[in-house]
Amino acid sequence: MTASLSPPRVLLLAVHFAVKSDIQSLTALVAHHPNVLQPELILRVLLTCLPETLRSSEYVGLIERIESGHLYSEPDLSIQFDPSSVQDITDAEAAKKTRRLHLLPLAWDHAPIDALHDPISLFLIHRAHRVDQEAGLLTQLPDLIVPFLQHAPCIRTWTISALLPLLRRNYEYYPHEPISLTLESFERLDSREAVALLLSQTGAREEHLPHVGRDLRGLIGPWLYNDARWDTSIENPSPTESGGAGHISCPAWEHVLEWLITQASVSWKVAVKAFDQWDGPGDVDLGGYGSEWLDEEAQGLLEQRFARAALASAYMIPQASVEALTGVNSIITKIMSLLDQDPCPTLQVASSLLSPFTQSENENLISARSASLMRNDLLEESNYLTTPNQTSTQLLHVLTLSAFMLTKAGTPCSVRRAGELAFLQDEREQKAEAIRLIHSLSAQGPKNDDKYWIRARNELLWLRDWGAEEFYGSADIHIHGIFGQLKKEFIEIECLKAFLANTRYSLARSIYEESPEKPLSEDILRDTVVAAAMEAYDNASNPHRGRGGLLKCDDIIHSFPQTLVETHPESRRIEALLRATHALSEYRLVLKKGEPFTPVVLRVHTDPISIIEKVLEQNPKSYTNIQDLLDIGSNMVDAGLLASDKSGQSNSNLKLPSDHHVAVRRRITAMCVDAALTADDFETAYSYVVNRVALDADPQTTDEYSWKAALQAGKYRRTARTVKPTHIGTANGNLDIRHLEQRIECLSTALRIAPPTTLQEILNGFRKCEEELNAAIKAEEAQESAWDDQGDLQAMPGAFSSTVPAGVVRNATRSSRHVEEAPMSLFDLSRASMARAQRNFSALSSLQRSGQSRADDTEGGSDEASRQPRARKRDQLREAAVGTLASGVGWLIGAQPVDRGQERE
Ligand SMILES: *[C@@H]1O[C@H](CO)[C@@H](O)[C@H](O)[C@H]1NC(C)=O
Ligand SMILES: *[C@@H]1O[C@H](CO)[C@@H](O)[C@H](O)[C@H]1NC(C)=O
Ligand SMILES: *[C@@H]1O[C@H](CO)[C@@H](O)[C@H](O)[C@H]1NC(C)=O
Ligand SMILES: CC(=O)N[C@H]1CO[C@H](CO)[C@@H](O)[C@@H]1O
Repeated sequence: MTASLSPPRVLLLAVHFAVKSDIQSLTALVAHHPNVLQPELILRVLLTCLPETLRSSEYVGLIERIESGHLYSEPDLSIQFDPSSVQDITDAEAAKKTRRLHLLPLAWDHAPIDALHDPISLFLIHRAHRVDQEAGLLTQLPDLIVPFLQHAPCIRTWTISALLPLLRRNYEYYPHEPISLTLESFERLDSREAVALLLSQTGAREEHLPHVGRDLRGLIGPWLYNDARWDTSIENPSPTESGGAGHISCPAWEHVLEWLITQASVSWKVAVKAFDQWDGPGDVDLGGYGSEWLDEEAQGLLEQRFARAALASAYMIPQASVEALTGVNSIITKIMSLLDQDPCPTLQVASSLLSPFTQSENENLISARSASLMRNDLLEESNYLTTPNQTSTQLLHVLTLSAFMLTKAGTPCSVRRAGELAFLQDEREQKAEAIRLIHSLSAQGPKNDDKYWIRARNELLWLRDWGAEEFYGSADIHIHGIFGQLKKEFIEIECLKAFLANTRYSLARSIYEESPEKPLSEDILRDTVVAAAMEAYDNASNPHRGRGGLLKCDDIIHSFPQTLVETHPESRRIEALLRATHALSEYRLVLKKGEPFTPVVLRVHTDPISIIEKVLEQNPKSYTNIQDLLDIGSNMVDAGLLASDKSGQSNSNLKLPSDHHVAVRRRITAMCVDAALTADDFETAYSYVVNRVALDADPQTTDEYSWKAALQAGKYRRTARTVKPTHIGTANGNLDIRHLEQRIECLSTALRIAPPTTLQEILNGFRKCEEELNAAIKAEEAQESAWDDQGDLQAMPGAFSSTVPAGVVRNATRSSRHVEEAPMSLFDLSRASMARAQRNFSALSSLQRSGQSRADDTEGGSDEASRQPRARKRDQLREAAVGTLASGVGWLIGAQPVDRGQERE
């Protein structure tokens, strides 16, 4: 019966079985009708009609039997099939139907050329496309294809380079983020797109990082297993054939390398993992579908390019973190092992070894061109920075190590930044970076660890010349390094400053003062130490010498006993500064609103002496500590704080400091006088005028403070608030008289030292005072005689006796007689001033008139008779000098030594 089937009916029956997925009947049909169902036809039927959802294992046996030809040569005719589906149609109808079957051709548009005459290969790949496209059953394909890997090279190539990567990518590696392309579209992608899609998830998340190498090995490795990835425009397109050296190239590989260096710039961890986990072109996982296929030359080419890309990636990594730089170094280590070089040490080890960079004789490395090559044309053959050899790996290592030292110390630096510092040799940039580094070392280091600082210095010096000076044993070599433009001295000075700022005094002394090398000259050492001391001073917040910045300043100047001996002017200057500052710490002192005094204010103040005025204002009774305040002023002078010291050159005029001392002493004394008057403490003011202003005054060198202070005291009028004298001694017990006498004394002092233009005013005051005194004396005499008239002190009115003790009255009475001459003698004693005034000042007529009579009394007498009052006065002076008068008429002693001397003659 079956033999009676016409070919169209056989074909229709085959289609029927195929549609029904009845492989057994179909196989039987082919066995019975081999002439009709030739291999190509049955494959087309299968391709067109067999449901794509059918599992591969159901029909792969049939394909194998077709491929092997056994289906035809050894047909199994024992198996029967059911022809009923074509029984009811005529042959004519069948023929008509077959014409409408539209069986698919085996070939398709982009079928591989070497498969065009191989129905099995065409069927397998075409069927695979359809299974994927119609049913999405990519995972069924290995079962279909793998049995035919040996069938033809194109099947193996296709399986490894197309099916395997997509299958792994979408079902094994990243099933949740598949490439949404059909297998056929994937095959047609250009290389760049294919690389991008295959690796789109590689390292995209932190948890993917351990699989970067796997992806490159398992996706890129197989994908490259295809001659189509190589450049076909050149003579020897196939890398598997030898010859054509230097002409072969692999554009697909270039895309992989571009992907790598892009990763380096956008997500460096992926790049580092890639080079860490993957050994490059030879390191592929073909899933057991094939074995190594590249010849040595082709592999060598890819490896060279791979090593170049690795170097390029290292330069591309922009991160300036210890982690990233460690990653860069691991890339370098990888390249070195690929190139069979001795491995470089880890950055940690390298930074303690500080080995010299011995390639530095290669001059052109240090150039602006190198700086540009770090950014551009990184993969070009002409780029010597990425040419994989000893020079480039060593250079990269030394740059990475430099960046690492900076970064570790807290000044983040990328490889490229280190490269710019080294290649461009811009002094300003280097200096700024070095200073940043040193500050950062200070800010974050273990301040008390000498070892840390020794190491920091060694690193700084190494960064300057990359160890060349030590290596060549001479400072005469061409210096490279990221601080190559900086003088060694500059770095030493900065180190010394850092040591001192971090209280490493004995370390600093041992290196800079005691060591035989003496890295710094004595002058520079001293200047630096002084500057550091001043910096510590200026930074201090507390003026107490035993605390903070001042203590530091003190310690610093004493740390270099050979360089800064105690007698050195700088030592003395700073010592005076510390003393002045410390003394101020004893007082309450606020200069600006609410801001307590800080030492630096003293140093930068345009008029530091005026600070003492603030002390007097803010500390009641402080004017009584006049000696302390004078010492502060004197120390300020010794500390060189006065404006004329600061602005002018150093004190070439040796007389100047002592002039300053006098001027400052006078000014502070005047301040104390003013402060005492403000506090209504006339007695103290008076005592300062007569014991200090008067003694210190020198009519030859007048100053603007002394005479004013004396004048102020002279103008002071007693009130109820005035502080009472603590003891009166033998002075005039009449407080009014005593006060007037004291004022006159002050005015007399003022007169002696005031500038001529002010004399009129002072003299007017003087005269008024004198008149008041005369009036007071007359009043007292009147009262005395009234009492005398009563003849009995006992009978004195009770009210009076209760306020003035009898002894005082008696003594007062005695003194008042002495005072009779006082106005005259006062006037007399101020003759010097008068004479000076007369010479300068014509408008003295009124005074001359009023003083004439008295002047005649005293001046007229060269004759014996007129000496009488003088003798009396001399006695009084003597008495005053030896007596208990502390303040009373004490001015006489000091005020007129000349007069006394004249009298003795
Ligand atoms: C490395 O390659 C560069 C560029 O080709 C070359 O200038 C340099 O001399 C090479 N270094 C070594 C050690 O071969
Ligand atoms: C300045 O003072 C601050 C805080 O008082 C301190 O941390 C810093 O180290 C000081 N700097 C120097 C140079 O002494
Ligand atoms: C005051 O007199 C002295 C000496 O007689 C003289 O040198 C000085 O110029 C005079 N000053 C004035 C302001 O007249
Ligand atoms: C209170 C007072 O000072 N009294 C003295 C008065 O003068 C005689 C002698 O001159 C002294 O002995 C008193 O002490």
